[in-house]
Amino acid sequence: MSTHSDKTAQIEEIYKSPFFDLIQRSRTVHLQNWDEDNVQLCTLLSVKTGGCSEDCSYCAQSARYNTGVKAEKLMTSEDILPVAKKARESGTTRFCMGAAWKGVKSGDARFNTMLETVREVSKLGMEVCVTLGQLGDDEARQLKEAGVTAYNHNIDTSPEYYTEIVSTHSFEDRLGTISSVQKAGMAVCCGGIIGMGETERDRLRMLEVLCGFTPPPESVPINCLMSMPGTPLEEQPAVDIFELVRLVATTRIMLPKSRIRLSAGRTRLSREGQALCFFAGANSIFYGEKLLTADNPGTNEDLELLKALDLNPQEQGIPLEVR
Ligand code: SAM
Ligand code: DTB
Ligand code: SF4
Repeated sequence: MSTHSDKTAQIEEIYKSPFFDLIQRSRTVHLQNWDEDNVQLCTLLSVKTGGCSEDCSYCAQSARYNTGVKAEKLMTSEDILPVAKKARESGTTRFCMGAAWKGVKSGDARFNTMLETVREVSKLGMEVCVTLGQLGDDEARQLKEAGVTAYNHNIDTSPEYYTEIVSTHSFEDRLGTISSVQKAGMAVCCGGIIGMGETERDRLRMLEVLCGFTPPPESVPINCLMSMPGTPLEEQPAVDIFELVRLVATTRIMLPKSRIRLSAGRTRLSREGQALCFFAGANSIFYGEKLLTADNPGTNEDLELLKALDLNPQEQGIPLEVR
């Protein structure tokens, strides 16, 4: 069995290998495990925006910072269903609903509203992902029963750097939620953000933690910080594209069967930069003009980019009766 430090050294060695050797190797791993031209499109919807009790320094939705994001009420299934149907029509295969709060508790009215929404949305035949913050075994089981296929809960950075970014909950809290999600049999979507002032080592430690999950995460969102005005990280400079490509490639080599989602921050990436990320192993994007509160590239722009690269959106599954 490999020790903790063996793993760190192994990841570091891969990450630091000559750039073209690295992406050639990750491309080979990618081709052994995935259709070379397949990219999953996922649509995000913020079902409860702003006013969050937590102090995550990157987040425009924390109530602690003056970001201009207004706190809104939780949307109901009636509000959400038309948006989900439109997303399906646009060719998306995964619908992800995000809520800005600390977490959910069995029996709460808002948790019941979310369960009802999931029951309805899951009838549309897309993968249903939710990101509702902290939860326990009971909440996870109920979400699974309602039809959630994947739960997004990011570790965001290394365990060591996490306390610099968030003080209102801990890295261990994040791991606890992920463990409940796994016990309930939902797929885990877990990744992080780069560009928050962390070191290269922090990025690789984050990857090391993801590699320790059993089973490995079904998908790994890699977000580049979108420096939101009013947050403590508003002045952070943009991530270097080659650092992003190296991280995507290293993730592909270490987690060959996880979908890698090129997530927040694509508005600042060139077409060529994104092409390198796809070559290195990214095979999913958020599709639609908006993420949760921040901008995302336009849908036409994304379709043109995929076409120019001879990549194809993942096809929708077998239609359900409700379609
Ligand atoms: N409240 C829930 C939670 O914290 O898990 C769900 C929503 S939260 C906004 C989901 C993820 O979005 C965060 O974990 C983070 O990875 C990402 N995110 C939020 N703001 C971001 C930003 N400004 N730039 C990049 N990624 C961001
Ligand atoms: C993830 O890793 N990235 C998405 C999704 N999971 C929920 C969210 C990105 C949010 C970007 C900032 C915003 O829209 O406010
Ligand atoms: Fe709240 Fe999630 Fe934003 Fe943290 S990342 S402030 S928990 S919405």
